Amino acid sequence: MKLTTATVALLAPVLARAHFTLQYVWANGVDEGYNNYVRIPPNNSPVTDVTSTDLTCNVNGLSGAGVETLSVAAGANLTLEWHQHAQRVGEDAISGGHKGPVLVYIAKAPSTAATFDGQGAVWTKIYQSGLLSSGTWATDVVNSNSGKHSVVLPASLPAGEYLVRAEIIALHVASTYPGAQFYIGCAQVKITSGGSASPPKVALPGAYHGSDPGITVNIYNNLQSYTIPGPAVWTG
Ligand SMILES: [Cu+2]
Repeated sequence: MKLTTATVALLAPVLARAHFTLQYVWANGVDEGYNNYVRIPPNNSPVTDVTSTDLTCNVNGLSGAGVETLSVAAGANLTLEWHQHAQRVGEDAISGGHKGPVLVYIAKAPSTAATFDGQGAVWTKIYQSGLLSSGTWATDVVNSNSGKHSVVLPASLPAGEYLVRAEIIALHVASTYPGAQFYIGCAQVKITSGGSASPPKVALPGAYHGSDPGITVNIYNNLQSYTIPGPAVWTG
């Protein structure tokens, strides 16, 4: 289907109701429960200003007061699970209209994860997936996997408390900036063993710009390649 600007404008109110949030964290295949270990935003709306501190861990995400921190060993498999509303069944996890990349970053807290605001050059990208083939995006895979995607916490990460920042960027109205929709969820984890790596780090906000080709992009023109925003993935 070819979407004109007018068609996208007509769809926008429908898509708006189809926003989503990070709701579950799984550690090594174990479901850790609804909204546990996650900084919960006030609603399921996206962030659109890449210079806002809301880009770090979503709205009201600079503090983890009242949020518990999940203990995992370095090398653990973490699964992040998103839904449109507070439910797992009865609708798509992500509306099919939301096409774009899926990314995961991690940042080590100076002390506790709950008190870490995630500001400054502290974020390391540990996962990304974008345009898989013409018209098929990482978001389609997440949707077909009931809202879930997984990442291994590199075994060489030092022990300590971290924020894990999962991000889905929806590009259905991204042909001008602001337009791209940043869905962000931060989980608090404590890595109980680990190594001594010193991975490369960027700031969020900071690493993204409205002019980035992965942020201002028309995805409806038979797009054949796509540049995911931010740095390269560090694999440990
Ligand atoms: Cu939406």
